Amino acid sequence: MSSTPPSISLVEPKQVGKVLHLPAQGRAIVCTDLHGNLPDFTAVVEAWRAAREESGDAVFLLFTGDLVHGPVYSPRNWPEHLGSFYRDQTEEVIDTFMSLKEEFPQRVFTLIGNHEHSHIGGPFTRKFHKDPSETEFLEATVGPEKTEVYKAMFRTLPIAAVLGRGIVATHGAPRVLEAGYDDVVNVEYAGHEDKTVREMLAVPVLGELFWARNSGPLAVRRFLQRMQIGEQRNHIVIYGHDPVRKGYLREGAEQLCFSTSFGLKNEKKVYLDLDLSREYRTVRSLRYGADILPLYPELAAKKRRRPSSLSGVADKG
Ligand SMILES: [Mn+2]
Repeated sequence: MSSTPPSISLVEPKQVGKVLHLPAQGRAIVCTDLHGNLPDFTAVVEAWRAAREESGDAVFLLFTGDLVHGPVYSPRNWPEHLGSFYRDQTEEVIDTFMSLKEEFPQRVFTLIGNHEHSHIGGPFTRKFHKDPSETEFLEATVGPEKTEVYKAMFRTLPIAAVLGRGIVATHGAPRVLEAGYDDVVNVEYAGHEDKTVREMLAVPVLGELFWARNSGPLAVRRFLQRMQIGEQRNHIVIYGHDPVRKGYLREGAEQLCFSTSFGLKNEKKVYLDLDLSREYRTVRSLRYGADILPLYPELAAKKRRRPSSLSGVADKG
């Protein structure tokens, strides 16, 4: 668990095994679970392009995983808890992501989520399709050749990112008992196909980073310490995985769970716009309207202008 700090370039991002490092310079647009939502994916990319217009080349785009797999309901049967209606366009999302990544290999990144992992060594996921699973459904939809292209890409993905001055990004809340930096760097994705989700939870690193809604402050602080390389202390962790109805939720001083797309009404969807040269010492220094931004500002503003009694009613259910 002891690790020799790798020398990290201050300017360019660097991936060390399964850990991505983004420099303490520039900006990062960070988004969570898309689950095949192409309009939201496009809105995120537009936000990133607008940030590039404003700040130049040192603007990074980071997804925290689960770009793939979406619901299959018609608008009529769409369940309320899934937020605003959309059509699963996983194939288009992945293809667009891959061409953007090809164009901007050192600016555009995604972590692996449990849904991507289901294609390269994790248990098949059955959130949207029971039998066959959505893992099999997507592979059948895109065919064997494209499946291999997707799998090869998924295998290259990092599972955690350390960015700016003390920010760690993961897919789910980190409930990491013992693993340190080297264990995360060297984690293998293959070999867990036959496990149940319950059994997965006991797998070091993979089970500890993919599935949790929140984690204890002590466990998080210790994990952040073990993920420290060099002089910069880690202060906060940001993640998605589980939808937060209001868009974001601070958990203690260290954790921010936020939702860019899946499971939310359009007016509640948010992404992060982080100043990588700034040291965010607690998640309270991430403010709505500054660092936490609505994905659809016009819709969010409309909602906020309503009288409080009305919006209170609208929020219930
Ligand atoms: Mn997930």
